[in-house]
Amino acid sequence: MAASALERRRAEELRQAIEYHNWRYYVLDAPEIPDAEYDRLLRELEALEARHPELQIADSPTRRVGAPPLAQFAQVAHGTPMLSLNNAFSDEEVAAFDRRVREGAGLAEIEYAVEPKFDGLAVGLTYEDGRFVQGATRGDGYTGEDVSANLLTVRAIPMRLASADAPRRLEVRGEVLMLKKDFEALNASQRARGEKEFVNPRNAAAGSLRQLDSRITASRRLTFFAYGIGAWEGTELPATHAAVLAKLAGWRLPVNPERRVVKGVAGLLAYYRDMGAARPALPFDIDGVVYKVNDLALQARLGFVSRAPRFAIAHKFPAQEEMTLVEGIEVQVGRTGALTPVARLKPVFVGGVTVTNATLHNQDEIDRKDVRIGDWVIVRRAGDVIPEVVSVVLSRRPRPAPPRFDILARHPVCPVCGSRVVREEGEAVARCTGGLYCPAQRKQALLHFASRRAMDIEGLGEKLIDQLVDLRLVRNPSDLYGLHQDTLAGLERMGPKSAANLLAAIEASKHTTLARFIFSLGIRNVGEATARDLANHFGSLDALMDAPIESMMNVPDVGPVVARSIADFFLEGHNRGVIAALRKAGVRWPENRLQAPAAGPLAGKTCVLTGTLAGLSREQAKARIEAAGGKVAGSVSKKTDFVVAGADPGSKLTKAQELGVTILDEAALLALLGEKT
Ligand code: 9MJ
Repeated sequence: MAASALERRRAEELRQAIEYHNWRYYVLDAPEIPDAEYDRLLRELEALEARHPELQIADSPTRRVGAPPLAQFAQVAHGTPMLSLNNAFSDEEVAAFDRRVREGAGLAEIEYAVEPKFDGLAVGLTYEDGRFVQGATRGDGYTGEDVSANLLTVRAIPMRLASADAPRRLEVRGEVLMLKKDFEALNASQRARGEKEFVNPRNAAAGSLRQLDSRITASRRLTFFAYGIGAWEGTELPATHAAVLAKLAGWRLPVNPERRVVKGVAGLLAYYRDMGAARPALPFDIDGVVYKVNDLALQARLGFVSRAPRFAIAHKFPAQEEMTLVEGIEVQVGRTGALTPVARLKPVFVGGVTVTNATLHNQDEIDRKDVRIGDWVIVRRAGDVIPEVVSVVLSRRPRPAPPRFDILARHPVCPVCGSRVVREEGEAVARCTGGLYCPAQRKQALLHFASRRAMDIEGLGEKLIDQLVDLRLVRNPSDLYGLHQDTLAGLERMGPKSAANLLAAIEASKHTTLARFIFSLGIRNVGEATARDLANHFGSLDALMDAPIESMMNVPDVGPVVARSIADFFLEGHNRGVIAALRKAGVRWPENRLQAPAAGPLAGKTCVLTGTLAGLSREQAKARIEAAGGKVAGSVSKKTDFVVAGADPGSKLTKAQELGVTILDEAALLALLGEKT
């Protein structure tokens, strides 16, 4: 049955509302309605269209979910060629560009529209009478591919322009890209599904847009920024590039807010520096900035040289990715004995610095990227992050191929101390078993002990620790407190003054807090926050050192693995010896003596909770038990007094039954707590 006038009107209302909310959400990043409300609008329109297929018009937002796959993309000839820009890499090249423009224009100073250079995929979007009719890739600049179905899935691209004053025919040029966060999420999901990861957001955007099956494109989050026009017919063209962009923005096309209008070379270079500084924090990748003569009449007069405009130039940032050779793979030994593979690279200038090393993290990473000595690799350094190997350029792998790199096979023993190296099941890292016998681990342990958030010994850095350990002046942290002025003054880069300063810093470190002291011990899996929680919970070092594993698990975020690490650490006689020596040397902290065991109906009792209680959250139940003098433990053992079981209890209930532990339901717990139900 044909749709009634009312239904036709409602369908149109819904289309307009949905497109409006797409704009608020995907372009302005300022949604007006909750997602659930948006979904309701879309579902209502889908239902109407299902009942009345004649309402399924070409520019309905229900089409944004993708269409059945194409056999191939149709070719599209560009009415105006989609040319590329010439590049400038230095301030001098920018000054030369400006000089050419001034001479061509016969003007003393030029006004420029400046914008980020998006690192995505150039496309042209054609609108007729304000409706999206076609979208094409740049291709070779003259002929591209019709990717209309794919572009429709990009919610930031409007299906209709939001005004009646749009040109009869308009071709919008711009860049399709993937935001950094969407790229990270896509790769995480590719990884989880065992599929190939994308190298960077641009490749991910290109791979997503050039899908014959637009339903795949729809499943990827792409966005778009307009930066120009290829056609504008039927109404008068504005006088400047900035005014064109303002018009596009007014029709709800996404135009990047970082655009500006500036004057002269000084204005261009100031913008370049500002965007360079803003770059790491931008939500998308840019590889430079673009300068365009703002006056469109002047643009037309300046015209083109070969394949690029004379009126515009791209000023590129130093590349963040470069290709280089892996000359070797070495392993470094960290504080916990972890063997970290590091690629030694043929020096390469990337991200503004010369890079010679890149971390390979662990064996799993080496395997995943299949990095081998002799490979050419893409190295990336973005912002201040540590350089990393992005991928191997397989086409340049030497023949015959070098062998896979296997840390354990290469280093069955620690390269520093010769102890055995093991990789425990389920662990990503191989470790030296030498512990503090290993100078590398000892140095790292000392460095950690002295670090600002641990004992805070100012001036005790890597170079000094290297000397102290290599000369056997220091073997463990307590030796630091026995160092003499003359010994220190005789070391490289030290003199009487720095030796005295260091001794003062060592002396000052003796007054510390329990939390800092616990952290400084470098117990595996015990970071700053856990150290603080342990200090608060146990109140004294002796209480912690003698605590049974179950009671450690009463501390927030301490599970069986962390508790085991702590217990193992204090079981080691050597560690107890160092702690005793530190105390003897005068290291001290205020201790909160543990309060006398709490009184109350559950005094001294240990309870374990399992399942869901009807009237209490887990936190509330824990608080009530503790208020009654009891403790709540994470797992059931012979020492457990009660297991409190709610609905859908887990294996803890079975364990309690096996061990014969008393089991309470919620009512019994409340009765024990002295509360009536
Ligand atoms: C990019 N990639 O961001 C142009 N571009 O203008 C900007 N590219 C361009 N403009 C004319 N912002 C040809 C290419």
